[in-house]
Amino acid sequence: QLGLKTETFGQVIYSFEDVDSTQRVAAKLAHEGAPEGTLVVAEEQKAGRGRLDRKWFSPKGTGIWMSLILRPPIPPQQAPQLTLLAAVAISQAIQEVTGLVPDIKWPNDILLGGKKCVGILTELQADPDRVHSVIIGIGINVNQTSEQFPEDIRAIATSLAIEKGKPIKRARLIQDILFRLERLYRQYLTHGFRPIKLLWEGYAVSIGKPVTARTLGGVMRGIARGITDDGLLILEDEQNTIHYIHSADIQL
Ligand code: BT5
Repeated sequence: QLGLKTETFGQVIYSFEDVDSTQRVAAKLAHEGAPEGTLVVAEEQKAGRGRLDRKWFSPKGTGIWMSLILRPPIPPQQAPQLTLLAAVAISQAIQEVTGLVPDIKWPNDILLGGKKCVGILTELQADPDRVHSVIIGIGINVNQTSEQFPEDIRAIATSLAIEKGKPIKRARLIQDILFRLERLYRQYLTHGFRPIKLLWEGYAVSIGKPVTARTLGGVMRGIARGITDDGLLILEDEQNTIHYIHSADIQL
């Protein structure tokens, strides 16, 4: 019913009215051997999650809450590249379907008008030298009104419908995202991360600007200089020391 133009992505779909988290279901399916391209989608998540066990607000019928299983032949340290790849595919699809031009905030946010409308969560099953599966979790606020966001995130969150001023068809967007994801992923497997990185930089907001990075190790201020070929953020601090950041929350 999605009218997919893909070869594998989303050709096997597990679709739920409600679920705790599509991420958990996809991880279980991956563990049981589900093939690459398997997609889990839900109308509603009761326990949608972000990074570091944070909550992802996923109300019924208004967003896209989905998780895609990949089995890339890459070492685990390259997996962050897939978050950036997904961000590019989703940004392109949003632009195609709505005409709005999104910004990507490293590593996993897509913003419209400075507010978050998409969160991406990449989780791995891996040995030290080999990835078994990567689960790409994608949460997109599509048709929420601003009153429908909980108060604590109302100031920082937005939806495509709020920004566009009219409702957006979710099926069309899912179809376009999967098509672009599959195409970029194939390009990535044959040509590596470089071409994706160039596309990513075209959408990135923070590069060349002063940012504050909150990591598990503490808070760091500096200028975001770009990303490495593995997808890490390059931050130059006041002493001109270069830091490579694996994971953080970035404030512009
Ligand atoms: C993320 O985490 O942005 C990753 C979100 C991934 C969600 C998808 S939905 C399908 C799949 N199944 C899941 O269970 N998860 C994935 P992070 O960068 O840690 O951001 C989390 C923070 O974003 C929260 O602490 C809130 O401040 C904010 N937030 C929560 N829900 C939001 C929403 N619907 N829109 C915008 N911001 C939100």
